Amino acid sequence: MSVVGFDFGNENCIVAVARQRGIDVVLNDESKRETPAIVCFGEKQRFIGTAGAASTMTNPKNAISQVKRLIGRKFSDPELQKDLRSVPFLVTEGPDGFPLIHARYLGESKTFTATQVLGMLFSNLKGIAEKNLNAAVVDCCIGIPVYFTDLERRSVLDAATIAGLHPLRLFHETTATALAYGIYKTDLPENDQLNVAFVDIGHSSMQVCIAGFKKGQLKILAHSYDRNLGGRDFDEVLFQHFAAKFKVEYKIDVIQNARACLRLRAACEKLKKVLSANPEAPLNIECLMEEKDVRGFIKRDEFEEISAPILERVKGPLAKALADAGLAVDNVHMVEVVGGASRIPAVVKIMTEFFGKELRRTMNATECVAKGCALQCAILSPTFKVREFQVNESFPFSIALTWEGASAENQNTTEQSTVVFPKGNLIPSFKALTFYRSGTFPVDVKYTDDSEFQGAAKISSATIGPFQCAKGDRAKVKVKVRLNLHGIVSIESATLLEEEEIEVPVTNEPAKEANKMDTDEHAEVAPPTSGEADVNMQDAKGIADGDTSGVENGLSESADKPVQMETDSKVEAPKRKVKKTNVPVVESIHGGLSRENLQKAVEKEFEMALQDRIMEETKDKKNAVEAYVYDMRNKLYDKYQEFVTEPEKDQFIATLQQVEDWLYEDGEDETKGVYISKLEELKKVGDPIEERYKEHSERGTVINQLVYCI
Ligand code: ATP
Ligand code: MG
Ligand code: K
Repeated sequence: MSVVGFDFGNENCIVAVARQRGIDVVLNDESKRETPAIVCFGEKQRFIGTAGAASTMTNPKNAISQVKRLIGRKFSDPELQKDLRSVPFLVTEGPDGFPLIHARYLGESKTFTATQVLGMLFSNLKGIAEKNLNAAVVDCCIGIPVYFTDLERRSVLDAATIAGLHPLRLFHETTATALAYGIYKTDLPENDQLNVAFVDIGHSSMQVCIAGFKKGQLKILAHSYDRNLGGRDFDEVLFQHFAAKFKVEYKIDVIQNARACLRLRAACEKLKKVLSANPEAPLNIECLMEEKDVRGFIKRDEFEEISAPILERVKGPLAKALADAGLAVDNVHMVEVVGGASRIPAVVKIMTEFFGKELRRTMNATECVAKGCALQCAILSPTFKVREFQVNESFPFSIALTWEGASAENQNTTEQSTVVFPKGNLIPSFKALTFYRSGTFPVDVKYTDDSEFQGAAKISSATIGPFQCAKGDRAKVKVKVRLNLHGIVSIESATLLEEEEIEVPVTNEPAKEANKMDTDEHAEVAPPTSGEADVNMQDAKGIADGDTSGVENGLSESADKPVQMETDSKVEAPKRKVKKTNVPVVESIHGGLSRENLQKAVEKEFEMALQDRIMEETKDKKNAVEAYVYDMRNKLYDKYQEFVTEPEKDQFIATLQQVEDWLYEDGEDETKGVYISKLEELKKVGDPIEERYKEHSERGTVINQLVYCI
């Protein structure tokens, strides 16, 4: 079974694999450790990763990037709209309200969902891992930003399914970094806690987490983030600055030209990197547009001045993490920074001043997320034995369940709501709520913070029922809500509870049972205090079933200790027998692919991958013909010389020349089969020559051996 970690960045992706000796970052086909997150659609095939990035300049409208920004978001999402302004490809609103990406593929106009494109990237990364491990890769762990919503998380899982991957966990990127940091430390304190802040400023966003380390464990104390603050924002500032300048100086409007935009953006990114190490930097682009060469220049001071609005925002997430962790700045013992944009000197300065200490870079800033994911995968996988290390992850949002009902105070039916997973809740977790209902009823799962989710706060709706209920009576239905290892919330199950009082002989058993953590046995729900309240709120607040989730996911039990039940509610004097019946739950997610469409997407990906493979093989076969031509010609003039007659040789050389010409003309763009038969044709002539040569040289060896024997 494979143990692999993927970091899919908005700009670059990294693949790490676990081997017997440890975790390695593996190389892609182009021998690079980083693979650009780009899919470029072509006339005959797709180009993904490094090959995709190489095609971007020549084929900008079909080179899809920024995929991490597009998945799981409504087309109308203002952040998405803002992102779309700087991409060269066309995106429209699909019938379901989600973005559709347009590209020319195989000579036709096609549309793809963002999830599909992410599936393509995953399938490329999967291939990279498979080549290196020389085995099929299915189980993996994928890094995601902590701020990913339920829908974004589901999109990542769908994309993984499209690629044939099975993520054991979607793992918060900063937690992955914290794991990669802590698991190798042999000097973690037994009792005290070492508090480390991890700051990751990547291509499009900034994430902070503060983790408390002790021997054998880490606990996330706080997560914070800015979804829209990353390296590309600095590129954009430089881009706007020079675009305005060139308008005046060269009378060109770069913004009107997709290719010029791409080239200026790329140049600005380079410039930004140069400014990280130098006080000033030049910008020269030949023939940017309208055949004009442009020149520019900027000092670091000026760059910092024009970036002030972005720089101002760096402090926000730092302060938030500190406040949420409930720590004074002096109690953060170390600050580790990772992510490409954390190299910008002005950003470094702000962070250093904020924490009042030197920043540390002991982590490999580009590879730590992938490595942490591979480590997490190894921990979860039964195939690997990993040093005992607990990861106590914290959920970054607050989730509520809402329903129509009457409360104890208010007897009219209104929308009721209770927080099931408060911000900072342990991942994974269960909560149980008991409803008193006479028939099928709906509930909704929502984020409590409407302002952050701008009208997209609703996650899912579920219909619970039908169930048997005596006339005029209300049945007791226990609803289990689950926050799974990926940080996805769902209504897991519903159970009809019917109590019957029975006589139980007094033995030691109940006491023994009370110690078991199987809360199902003891989910003793007090009858509603007020006859009118139809939901037992106590349950939702105080009782969590953390029973099996960890085991199901293969996580060591200790890593996900459930919230404990109050012991005093466990021992009952007259034992009641509870009859439990499963109640159907139909959950509908607000957005995302239906099972049916996901299956279609899986098939579609299979087809496209097949097409890519055919094209790759065609290229290989064509190369084989070409290589044969060169190799045979050389040999005919050299070691095969004595094994062909002069006319035979002349004729073969002529044939080889014809084939070479054909490869550049009519045969430039042929099918795999044509190249295969062309090679066979040549071999029909060449093989006998090669035979004669081989026979001769083998005879030579025999003679030599004989000589030795004598
Ligand atoms: P994300 O984590 O946001 O999804 P990512 O993981 O692909 O994206 P990184 O590879 O961490 O992002 O960072 C890429 C960003 O870092 C780019 O904007 C790049 O220009 C910037 N960057 C890289 N090196 C430097 C440098 N020396 N100085 C300034 N910026 C840099
Ligand atoms: Mg990153
Ligand atoms: K393991």
